[in-house]
Amino acid sequence: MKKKNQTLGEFIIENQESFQYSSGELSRLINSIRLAAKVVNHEVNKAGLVDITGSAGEENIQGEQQQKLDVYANETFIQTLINREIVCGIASEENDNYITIQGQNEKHNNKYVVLMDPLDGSSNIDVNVSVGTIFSIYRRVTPEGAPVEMEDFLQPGNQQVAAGYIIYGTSTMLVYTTGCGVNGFTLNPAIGTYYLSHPNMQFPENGNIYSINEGNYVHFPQGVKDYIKYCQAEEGERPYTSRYIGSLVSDFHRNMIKGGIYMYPKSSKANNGKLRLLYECNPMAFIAEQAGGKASDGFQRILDIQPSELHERAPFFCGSKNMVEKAEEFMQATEAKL
Ligand code: P6P
Repeated sequence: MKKKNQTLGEFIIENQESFQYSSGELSRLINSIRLAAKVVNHEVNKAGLVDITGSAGEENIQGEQQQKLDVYANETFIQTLINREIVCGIASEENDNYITIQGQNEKHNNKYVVLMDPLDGSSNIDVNVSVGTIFSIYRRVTPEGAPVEMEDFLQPGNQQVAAGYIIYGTSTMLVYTTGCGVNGFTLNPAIGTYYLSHPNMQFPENGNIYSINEGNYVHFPQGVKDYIKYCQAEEGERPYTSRYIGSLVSDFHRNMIKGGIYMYPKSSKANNGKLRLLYECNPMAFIAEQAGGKASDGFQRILDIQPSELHERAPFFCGSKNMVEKAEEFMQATEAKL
């Protein structure tokens, strides 16, 4: 029974035994993410006051100007995880290559790897729009030694042991799953404690919100164009409402609470869309499915995609089950015609 206002610490302890292979390490890992999120939240909330929102002058693998807050968030999560000696490897959107971590005894014998987008939507920082951190956790596959990219990092999303996000919004929330449903915790910044505010979060099966950057309309596949017109047609519950914040975590979080679909499809400008499979699509897909929602690339389940590169992209349709299935119908109808 999930008690409202239980703290995140109490929740982790109480649900420890439900973690598969519960050894306490996964709990300590979630706790270290909780701590790092508090530190990053503090900086995000005062970003406008200090010279930390300006570009750091470097570019990340996406070719995007790294905002100083991106760099700060990346370093905070990485250092916190290293200090706690819980993971043997970390991959981040902000780092071209993954990082391996030795334990005290010079061995890489910690059992988890973490993949993350330390500050997603960071281009919104200087316009004061919500941003988020996204994380994905796997058990390593290789038995010992330094983790290996193919076996330990390039695992399909269906192998995740935990995933979550922190949304730095009107309030700061940590939402995560370990495969036993989705729970949301709201931070009380006055005392630095997260409280269980959204127990057992569920994606409504239907919704009337669609989230997509319609500025790319002319570049979309015909199936996406047809689905957008379907959303806009006067019929039954439609037209749906268009809501697009430009921050995946924010659009996803609103849709999970109200019902809706988020889409970042492929286009003639980006033949695999924009979102990164390993540390954006997979964790959000795991959360979506655990909350009764659905996530696909328009044709196959996101979590079943076998990754081939650390920073590969995937088209992304995610949210209320019936809305994603309707979008898939339009995608597959035109694919069938090809
Ligand atoms: P566009 C932010 O950069 C992000 O990765 C997601 O958080 C967001 O939904 C999307 O890209 C916005 O991309 O091309 O619509 O500006």
